Amino acid sequence: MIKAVISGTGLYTPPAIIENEQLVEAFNQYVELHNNEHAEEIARGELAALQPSSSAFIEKASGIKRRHVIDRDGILDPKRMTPYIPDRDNEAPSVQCEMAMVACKGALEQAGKTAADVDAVIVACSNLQRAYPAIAIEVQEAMGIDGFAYDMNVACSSATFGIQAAVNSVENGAARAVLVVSPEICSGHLNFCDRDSHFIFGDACTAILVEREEDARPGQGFEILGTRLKTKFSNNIRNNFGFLNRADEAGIGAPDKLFIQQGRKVFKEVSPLVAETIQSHLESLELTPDNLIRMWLHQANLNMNQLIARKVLGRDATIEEAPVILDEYANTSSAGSIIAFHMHKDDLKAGDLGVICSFGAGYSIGSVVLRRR
Ligand code: CO8
Repeated sequence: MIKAVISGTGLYTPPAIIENEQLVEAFNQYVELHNNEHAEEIARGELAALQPSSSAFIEKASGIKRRHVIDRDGILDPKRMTPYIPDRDNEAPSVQCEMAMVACKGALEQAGKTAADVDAVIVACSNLQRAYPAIAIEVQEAMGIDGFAYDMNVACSSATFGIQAAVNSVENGAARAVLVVSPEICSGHLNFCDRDSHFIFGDACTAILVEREEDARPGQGFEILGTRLKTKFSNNIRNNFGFLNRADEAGIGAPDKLFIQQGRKVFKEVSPLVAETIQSHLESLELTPDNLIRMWLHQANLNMNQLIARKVLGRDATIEEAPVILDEYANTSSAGSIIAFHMHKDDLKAGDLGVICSFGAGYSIGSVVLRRR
C-alpha cells in the first residue's frame, strides 16, 4: 500500500510590513476625514460618527502586532484604504502565481526534488485572483510540471483540505507527488475602513510537497498518520463577492462584498469544535493529547489558540507546544497553520507527533496528524 508523507515546505513572505500603529494612524485619519465630510448628517443624528481604532485593543484582543502585505501604500492612504495591485498583461505571471513559485521552489528544495518529480499542483486558498483558467494550471506551467492541476477554496481550511486531496492522489496512485500551494492575498478582500476587522489579515504564500514515502529521502519530513475534515454551515464569517454581483447593481461595492464576521460568536462556537475535532481525531488513531509534541494551529487569534490548546491538553500549552506566528503575520487564512509548521518543525525528533489544525469560514476544520520520520 502506498503511504503519503510531507517531505518539504516553502514560504513566500511579502517584504512590506505594516505595524499596528501605522495601520491605526491611517484608519484614524480616514475616520476624521469621513466624520468631517458627514458632519451635518452626524449632527442631525442621521449617521453615526465612526469611532477610532486602537493598537492597544488590537494586540490585546488578537495578539497581532504587525502584518506583511503585497502593497502597503494603498492600504495606508486614508483616501484609498485599499491595496494598489496593478492589473497585469495576460502574458505576465499573475501575482498569485508569482508568490506560489517562490513557495513551491522552497518546498522542492527542502525535499531534494525537482519539478520532474511532481505530477500535480493544487492551489488551495481563500481568494482566487480570477475565475479561470485555474491559477493552479498557471503555476503548473510556470514550474514546468507535467500532469494536472486545480484550484480549491475552503477559506482558512483550504491548505489542510488540500493536503487531504493530495494524500488521496498519492495513495490512490494518481500522482507520485503533489504540491499544495496557498497564495493568500487577504488584503485584497479586507475592509480597511471597518474598525472591527481592519487589523485582522496579512498576505503570504505557503507550499507543501506531499509525496510517496518510498520516494522521500530517508529521515526526511513527516509521515501523515491521518487527516480529519469537518464542516458546519455558518453565516458568521461571510463574503458575498461573486460572479452574480453584476446582476444586481444595488449591491455593488456594499460591505458584504468583502470579508465580514461576527468575531465573538466565531470565537465561542469554533473553539470547542476545534478541540473536539483534534481529540476525536487522535482517539481514532489510538493516540492521546499527551502524545503530542506540537500543535500547529490556525493563526487567527492568540487567545483562541491558547483556549483550544488548553481544552486539548487539559492545561496551558507552552509556546513550544503551540507556536505563534500571528504576531508577525496576522491571520493569513489557510497559510497560517502551514507557516507555523514551516517555521517550527525542524527541532522535532524521529517519532515525535504533531497536529496541523486549521479552522475558519464555513465553518471548516481540518486536522492533519503527523509523525516525524
Ligand atoms: N479598536 C478599538 N476598539 C475596537 C476595535 C478597534 N479596532 N474593534 C472593535 N472595538 C471595540 C468594539 O466596538 C467593542 O466595543 P463595545 O464593548 O463598546 O461594544 C469592543 O471593542 C470589543 O469588541 P469585540 O467584541 O468585537 O472584540 P473581541 O474581543 O471579540 O475581539 C476579534 C475581536 C479579535 C475579531 C475576535 O473576536 C476574534 O479574533 N475572533 C475569532 C475570529 C476568527 O477566528 N475568525 C476566523 C476568520 S478567518 C477565516 O475564516 C478566513 C476567511 C477568508 C479570508 C478572507 C481574507 C480577507
